[in-house]
Amino acid sequence: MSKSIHQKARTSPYPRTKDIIRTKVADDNVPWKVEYDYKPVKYTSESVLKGPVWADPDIKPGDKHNIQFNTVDNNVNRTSFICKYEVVNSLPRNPMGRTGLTGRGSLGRWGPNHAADPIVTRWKNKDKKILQFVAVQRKDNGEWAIPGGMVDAGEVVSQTLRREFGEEALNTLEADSSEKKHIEQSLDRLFHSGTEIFKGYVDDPRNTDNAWMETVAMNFHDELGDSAGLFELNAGDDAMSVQWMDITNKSKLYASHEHFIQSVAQLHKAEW
Ligand code: RP5
Repeated sequence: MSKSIHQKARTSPYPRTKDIIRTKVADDNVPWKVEYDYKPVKYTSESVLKGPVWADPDIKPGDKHNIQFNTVDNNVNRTSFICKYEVVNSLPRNPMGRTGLTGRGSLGRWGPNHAADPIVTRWKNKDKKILQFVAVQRKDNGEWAIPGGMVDAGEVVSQTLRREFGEEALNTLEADSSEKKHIEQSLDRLFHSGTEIFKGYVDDPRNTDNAWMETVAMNFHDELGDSAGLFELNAGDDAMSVQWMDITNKSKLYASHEHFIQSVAQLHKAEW
């Protein structure tokens, strides 16, 4: 399993850096149970070390701390969808194995960092062969992605899905109050019911040995093309562009997002 999905989490340079190069980890050495002389690079970004609200305090190996792992701790979900993860020398261990880098990189939480991914779809043509989904181009690396985002402390996943879609694909953060009202009504209809596509570990290039991404990806489909299909897309927040993108096996997307849209194509029996 680690060979197939734990690839982007071993790439270098580390996102948003030029000179943070992960220690190379061969496929066979990814599992923690394989013993060898492993000397990972250590890196936590300056913005995380400054201690914003979305980040945990810094911990050195062996430090005493108040973080309760494998549980919901002060409104922060520190449970993993995949297993009860190990905590070694005070620090949580990536359940998918080694990444060549310790610390948190640019992730705020030690252990799982929970996200939500709304996959909003419509048919491209009346023949219902090719699906399209709302894709955003990320400001941080220019890659196309599902307009997902982090679950805030105390937030439920359904709120995150709707909020992130609104902020990144419809630019609700900059809408005036009448536009906002109109958008909210459309979002109410669209996000009323969805289908869970995936829940688990994401092969995100920001993952480290001690911090990693997990997500819930949900599909919200407009079968008739008369609701979401008519949205006026407008990129906002962390997105620099937004568009309806064909779902095909040629799509090159951020993190594990290709895998998620493939599952959506299968769900609707669309071409892939
Ligand atoms: C990915 O990172 C998730 O699948 C989600 O799309 C995204 C959340 O991070 P930000 O977009 O908030 O950076 O692993």
